[in-house]
Amino acid sequence: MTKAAQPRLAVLISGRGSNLQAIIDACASGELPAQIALVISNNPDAAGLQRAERAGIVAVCIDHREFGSREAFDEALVSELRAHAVDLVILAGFMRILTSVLIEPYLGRMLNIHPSLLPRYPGLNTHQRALDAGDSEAGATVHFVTEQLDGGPPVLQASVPILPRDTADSLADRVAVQEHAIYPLAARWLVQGRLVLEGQYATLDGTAIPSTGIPYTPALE
Ligand code: NHR
Ligand code: GAR
Repeated sequence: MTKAAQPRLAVLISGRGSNLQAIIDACASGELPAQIALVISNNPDAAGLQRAERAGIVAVCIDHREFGSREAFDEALVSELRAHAVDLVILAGFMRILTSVLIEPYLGRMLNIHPSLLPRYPGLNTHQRALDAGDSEAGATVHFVTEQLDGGPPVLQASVPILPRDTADSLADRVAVQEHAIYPLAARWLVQGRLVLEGQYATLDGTAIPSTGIPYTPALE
């Protein structure tokens, strides 16, 4: 019997690529039944490009600075995704705001991981903003990507405590550990067809997901 072809993922990065590494590892272990067809970075210096190459994955840089508009950059991304027959798109520390040129063709097939407890702190500098607000906890949220920046329906959310001596860096490290647990899990649900975008909300196995996402516990694995 032939095995059904695994869905083809593209992972879009801008930097270190630790979430990319978590996705690579999950594909290798079988936790995530998919293949990474392509890694794209907008930043030629992204360390994640080397991680991809080390894992034998096709990795390309499409430098946004070489394009006259956001739409032209997104056109280049879309043609690369099409050339590699990509089914699902995973934003993993990708730092460029996307337009409808990319969002529309992949709506419902694209996830992001955002380093805050959405709907708190969409946008940048999330950890410093949580510290400045005196919050007692922080976290990360996997959500569907829509045209509304960090505003698409949440899927899965993990919390961590904020400790008295925390800096933005120490907090980011604590949150990153949770990111590496929740992103492969949410990606697995999408790959399995269990996770569906239904307009303003998402469903898992046909049941509506709460507006701040499913609270992560290790038992979900
Ligand atoms: N695009 C859309 N349409 N919707 C989302 O939800 C998106 C998106 C693109 C990226 C990731 C997001 C995050 O998790 C993301 C979600 C970049 C910026 C930003 O301001 C904000 C949020 C996110 C990513 N980027 C600046 C820009 O001008 C550049 C900042 C920089 O290079 O440092 O594109 O946080
Ligand atoms: C992650 O913490 C991710 O949540 C965040 O950047 C980091 C990337 O780390 N994403 C954003 O801020 C998106 N704007 P990584 O490159 O090691 O995965």
